[in-house]
Amino acid sequence: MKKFYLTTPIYYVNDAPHIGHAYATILADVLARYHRLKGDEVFFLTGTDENSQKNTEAAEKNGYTDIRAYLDMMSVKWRESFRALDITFDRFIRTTEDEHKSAVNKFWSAVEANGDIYEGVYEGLYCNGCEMFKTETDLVGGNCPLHKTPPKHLKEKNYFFKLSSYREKLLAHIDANPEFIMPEGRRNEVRSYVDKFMEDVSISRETMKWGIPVPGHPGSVVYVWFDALINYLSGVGYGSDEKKFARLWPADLHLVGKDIIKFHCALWPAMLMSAGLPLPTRVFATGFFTVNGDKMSKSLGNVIDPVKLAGRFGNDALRFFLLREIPVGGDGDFSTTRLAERYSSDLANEFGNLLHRVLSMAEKYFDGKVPLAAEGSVPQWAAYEKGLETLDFAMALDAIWEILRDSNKMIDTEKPWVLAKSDTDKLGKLLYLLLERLRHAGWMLLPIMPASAKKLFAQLGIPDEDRRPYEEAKAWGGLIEGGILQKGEPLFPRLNP
Ligand code: ME8
Repeated sequence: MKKFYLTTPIYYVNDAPHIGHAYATILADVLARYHRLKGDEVFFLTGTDENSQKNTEAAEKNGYTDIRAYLDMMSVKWRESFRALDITFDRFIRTTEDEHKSAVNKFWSAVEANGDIYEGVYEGLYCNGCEMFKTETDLVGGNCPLHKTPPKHLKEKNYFFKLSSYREKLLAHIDANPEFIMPEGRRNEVRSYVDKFMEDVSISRETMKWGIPVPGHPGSVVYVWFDALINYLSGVGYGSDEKKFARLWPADLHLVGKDIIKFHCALWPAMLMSAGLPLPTRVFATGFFTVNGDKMSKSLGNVIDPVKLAGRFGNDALRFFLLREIPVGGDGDFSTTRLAERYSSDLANEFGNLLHRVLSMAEKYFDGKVPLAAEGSVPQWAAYEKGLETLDFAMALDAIWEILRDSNKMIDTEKPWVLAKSDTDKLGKLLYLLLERLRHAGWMLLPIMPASAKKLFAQLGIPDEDRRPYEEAKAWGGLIEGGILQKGEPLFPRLNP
């Protein structure tokens, strides 16, 4: 059995999840479900990044004197939000867990033993929002361009990681493994950073009180990024369950936003090289999106709560829309009006209506039963699979919608209501073809819109269809002649205004 270990970023808990966080997590969920369908041993890790100054500041701002209590409350909120969004994570990690702390200890010691940690003084600028050191050239008008706030001046004794001594090895790895960093534009960005700008990095904080103590030097805590990246190891048993770790590591895919690509494609692989561990196979950077053309921000009041949105349109419609509308890897724009439009055009009309029309005809002409089996094929499988293997979600959706649109067209041109009077044999074959194509579309939709795909199967009279082995399901002829169809409620009912 092939294993597939994939991760999302772990999220800061200084606020509730918004649609951007849901986006990264939903993409990962689609892939996790797809690989499970194919029979792979999937491990899907997500969670919360809790040892950040942003979190402790948020705790204080919200009147918490007990930071731990704030983190507990927020972490539950994130986990429950992901559950509400139907995210099938296998583990929700928290960086305040003991298991993670001991993994960080083990990792730090391995890097130290390799001679890659030294003591020095850091003096410079630091942006709390990014949890990152800044140089003057990074700033716009004296502010961090992302957070629009001035960085703080810091001077403290820190431990440094010899990142720059991994420059050549990193470049060689990036060049030899074109799929390590995707999409390609990001690879070039990281390559040039590693080549020209990458310096040693401070990996401890003397002034911060919340965090994982540096092993052997309890006056300092581990820099939050050094700590957070290790979640990808501790999440699968590094330092606690070596058997599990050996089975699952290295990760097959880290899905991350484009804002954190350098941490994942420069610092992280160098850390792993230093600790003597294999590198993840692939890091894929997704783009950022705006909301109706604006950056999402609290001050603009346009932060979108994904759970509320899913409550209105349904999880499946939200998942579909994010995959359909935002070019993966590129930047995009989110608009609830567009979501409502796509709901009516692509989902209610092209998909829901097709099912309804086909089942109504089967009811009328064949007593609600699957007619005589007929020959056919679904050539769209190849494009669908290629789309999901390469994270080209638009390609996968195009393949599915080609089946649906072509079926709608077929009804219009073949005119079953005319055939009903002239050629019932041809009519039966046509209906079989349409029903069987819907079954295939349902399979392709299972990872993307799981609840709708299950409803579709139930209406086709095969409620346990998703238990069937994937390769068998892909073959033509899964619907059996005489099977009892169960026309039900519309898959995508009219939206309340
Ligand atoms: O960076 N559009 O956590 P974070 C699309 N804790 N995606 C967005 C988005 C937007 N407008 N806003 C956020 C951190 N994201 C660290 C990660 S990993 C070891 C540590 C997504 O809470 C995007 O995927 O700031 C981004 O990388 C992630 O949320 C960052 O979440």
